Amino acid sequence: MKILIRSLALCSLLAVTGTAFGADKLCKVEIAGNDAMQFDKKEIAVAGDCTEVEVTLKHTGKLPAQAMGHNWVLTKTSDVSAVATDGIAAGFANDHVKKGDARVLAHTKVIGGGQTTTVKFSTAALKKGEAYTYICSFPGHSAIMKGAFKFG
Ligand SMILES: [Cu+2]
Repeated sequence: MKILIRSLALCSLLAVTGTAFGADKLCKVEIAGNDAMQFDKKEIAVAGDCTEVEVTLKHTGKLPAQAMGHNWVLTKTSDVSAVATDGIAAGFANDHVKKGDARVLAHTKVIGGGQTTTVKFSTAALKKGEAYTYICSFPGHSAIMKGAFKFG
């Protein structure tokens, strides 16, 4: 019994020090969109030990945001259609994301040619093995501008 108590104490000590000494891991991802309405990646994979993800979206084209705007929106694959539809209705001023949409796990603002934007989010809400998809929710873009997001 004494040994059991001692090992429990050791376990909780390790758990505490594990947090204190850099268990946090920020993982950085880059993706680009262009004037031909395309992302340069079909898939983004993030390791399961990443506690935070920083996505940088670069618009490599020249067209203005009103004409060929791009954003990066992460949702469960099963929520993509609904999020895209609501994003159209949300309008340009809201970056084509419905306000307070809980199905949107992370998103950037809409940018135009030559611009770059970044979003940083915690992976706490992500489940390993769940099917996630990222899209550009600018009207008419999500059918082509999408890719698989893998966590774990
Ligand atoms: Cu787009």
